[in-house]
Amino acid sequence: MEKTFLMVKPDAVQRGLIGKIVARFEQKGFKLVAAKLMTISEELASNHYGEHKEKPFFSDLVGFITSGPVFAMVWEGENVIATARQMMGKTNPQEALPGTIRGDYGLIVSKNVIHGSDSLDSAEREISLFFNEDELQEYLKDSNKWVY
Ligand code: 3AN
Repeated sequence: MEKTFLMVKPDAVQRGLIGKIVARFEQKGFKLVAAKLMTISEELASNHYGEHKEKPFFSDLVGFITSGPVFAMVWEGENVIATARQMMGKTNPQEALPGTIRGDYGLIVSKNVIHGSDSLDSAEREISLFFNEDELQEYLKDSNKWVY
């Protein structure tokens, strides 16, 4: 089953939005297989955002994501990568539709509440950057028979 890496960013942790964000993915029917509250090192941040190294906002991005705890998660389910991106809304919260996480909770692009992997390759890369294999739970979720 497909897995994705999602992360509640420091702005949303400070604003007390972890529970609300987790609830959306639970209610959708996805299965949480790993989660931890952690502070990201500069090294992990540079690695994670490696594709943005040349962008003008890179140092602000690394500064922001390392500024306080994040809530890192792995979620599993059918087409979870693309569906989670839809649920998050556009990168810029001003363009994100109401009903999406960024549309409902965000105002500016540099504090946009949540990160989610954008492809199968980045999901695999990001899951292994943030979690060891033995931190991922394999379990049957009874409600899944009513979801699929
Ligand atoms: P997404 O997080 O939706 O995949 P990316 O990968 O284009 O978006 O950008 C990664 C992160 O970089 C965004 N979540 C956002 O926090 C930040 N970012 C993107 N564009 C800008 C920008 N123009 N100014 C400041 N920060 C930006």
